[in-house]
Amino acid sequence: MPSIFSKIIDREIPADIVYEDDICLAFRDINPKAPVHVLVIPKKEIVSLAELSDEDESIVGHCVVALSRIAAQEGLKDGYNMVVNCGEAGGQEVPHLHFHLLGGAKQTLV
Ligand code: DGP
Repeated sequence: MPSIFSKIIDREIPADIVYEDDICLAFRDINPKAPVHVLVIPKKEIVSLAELSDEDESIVGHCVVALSRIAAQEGLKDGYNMVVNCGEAGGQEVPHLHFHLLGGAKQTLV
């Protein structure tokens, strides 16, 4: 089911895009929780971690590797956090799988 992130992929609404390839798109979060807050999303419409199929394994791996490259590109040499919220109890607001990259301020999330 298309979400606001599908509209960003399709360029129907603007976003500050920092990386794109055939599999994923990365853009700055509209409501940043850290000095660097980027969302990495698969272009495939996957609702959440709970909706993954076996064929999504390589897509998820691709997104995580992209996130690592973007972290380096953003200069986060001292470290960063990757967060994925899943479902209502996990605080997920947008029903399109996304990986939060948070960096630039020391924080421990778990
Ligand atoms: P989550 O709670 O994990 O579903 O996080 C959703 C994030 O998406 C939240 O940090 C705000 C961000 N967000 C929501 N709508 C937009 C948008 O239209 N543009 C951008 N850049 N970020 C958005």
